Amino acid sequence: MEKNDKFFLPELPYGYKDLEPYISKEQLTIHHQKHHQAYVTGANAIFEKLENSRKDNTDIDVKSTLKELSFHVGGYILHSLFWKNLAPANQNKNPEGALAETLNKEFGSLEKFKKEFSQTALSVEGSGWAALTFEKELGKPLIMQIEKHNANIYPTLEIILVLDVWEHAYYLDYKNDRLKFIEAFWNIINWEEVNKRLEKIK
Ligand code: MN3
Repeated sequence: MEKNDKFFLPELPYGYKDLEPYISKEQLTIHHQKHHQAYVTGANAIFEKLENSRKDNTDIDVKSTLKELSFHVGGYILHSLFWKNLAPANQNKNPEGALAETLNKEFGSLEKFKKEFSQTALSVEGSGWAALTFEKELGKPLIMQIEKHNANIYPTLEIILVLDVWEHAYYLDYKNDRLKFIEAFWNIINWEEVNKRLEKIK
């Protein structure tokens, strides 16, 4: 893979109005172009700050700089994953293959998984994310909460499905009704992409 020396805002795999009526064009545009862009810009600025301090041999507050960096890198990565696990509702199929098997085995049914994932997203304190991961040693899917963009992450587990429940993700469409946004989310999931991610790490 060709490497860049900084982050760029990835293009969405669909148009800004393609997730309507579940996510409006206005909401998706601002979320992608303003919020996701802010993490790209933030991370790149800190990379530059680190590079300069190494080059010029100047001291910086390493602890706070690295904390801020993890916030922006987390925001960049999570949004990049999030856009790809969404798809227009009319392209939506149910989970198949390894994903369907894994979810059924662990949760009993897709409905039960959705309920647990929804409760996870609903109960994130303040701003954060719900994410589905897979633990290879036990062969077990795990649901986790991510506070802000960077707290409480299982350090090595790859995310296969993620939902942004920061208010900036839904406020224009749903005001403060997070539950309504979570319910809408289930209509626009790219299960094929989620299955691909699972099969890659299994
Ligand atoms: Mn967001």
